[in-house]
Amino acid sequence: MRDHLAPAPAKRGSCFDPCQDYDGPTIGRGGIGPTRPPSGFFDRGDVVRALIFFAVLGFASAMGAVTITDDFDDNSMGSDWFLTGGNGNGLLTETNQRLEFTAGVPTGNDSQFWTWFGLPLQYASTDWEAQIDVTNLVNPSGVQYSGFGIQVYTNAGGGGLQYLSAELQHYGNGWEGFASYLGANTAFTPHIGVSAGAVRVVYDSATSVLSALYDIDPSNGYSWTSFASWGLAGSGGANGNVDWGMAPDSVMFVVPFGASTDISIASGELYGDNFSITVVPEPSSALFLPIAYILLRRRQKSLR
Ligand SMILES: [Ca+2]
Ligand SMILES: [Ca+2]
Ligand SMILES: [Ca+2]
Repeated sequence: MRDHLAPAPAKRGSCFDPCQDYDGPTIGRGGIGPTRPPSGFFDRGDVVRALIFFAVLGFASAMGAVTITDDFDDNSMGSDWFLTGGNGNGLLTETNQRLEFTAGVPTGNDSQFWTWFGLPLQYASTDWEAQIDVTNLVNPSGVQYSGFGIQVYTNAGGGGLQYLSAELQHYGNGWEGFASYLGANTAFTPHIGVSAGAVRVVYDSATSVLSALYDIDPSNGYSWTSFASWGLAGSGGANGNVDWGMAPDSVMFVVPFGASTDISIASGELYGDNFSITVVPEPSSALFLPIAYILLRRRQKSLR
């Protein structure tokens, strides 16, 4: 029943075009590129030292983790966000200084998704982790459901849209807890009986494993309990794996979302707040090119 939670493929055909373009920019190169300098340029030692200095500086900055937060307090989604799509009558809006999900006239599949678009999350080289506080005050019954959390998706593997999710759910049978999905694989915490908490997803590019964690009380600080891990390259993961078939420079996207089934959701019943994402890019090999080029030139000169 969970396939309804996939972010809808972009209605506006341009969605995944910018996503493709987004593979291009790189982090932290600081304008230092592999451009071949004019002949004789390196005869001047001070310029060489300056270039090495700035190359190393660029390397250091590329190694650093970048944390970006959004408290949704200005009631307007900024330029880091992209309205990705949704289903039914679901609406996810930044209002009342949080990210609220509502569904006025319920359908069997109401959802909406915003993609965070701040930095490229490269599959093979970028470690990252993202989290959001979640509140779910909905009391579903019968077949009804409500959930709020984070999805991670890509369309880079040639197999269409692929995604996983981590969310705080309430089900009509009374179950309340955290759940994570990867394709047909599911992982649930026991029934915890909470209407608030936080979810976190952590991606390790070395193993291509993505973990899902929760905290049942953000108000006393975050302490995380892992409840699922998924392998995205056909191996690893405690709860299952698939092969998303991604290329090394393919990117993933982080997507806060709200969703519900067959139940009207009013303002203040289902929302997220305090989104945060930390990105740890590995230095692109291009960063090493100026250094390697300089050292090669020096070695060539010393051999003459
Ligand atoms: Ca807020
Ligand atoms: Ca905002
Ligand atoms: Ca806590």
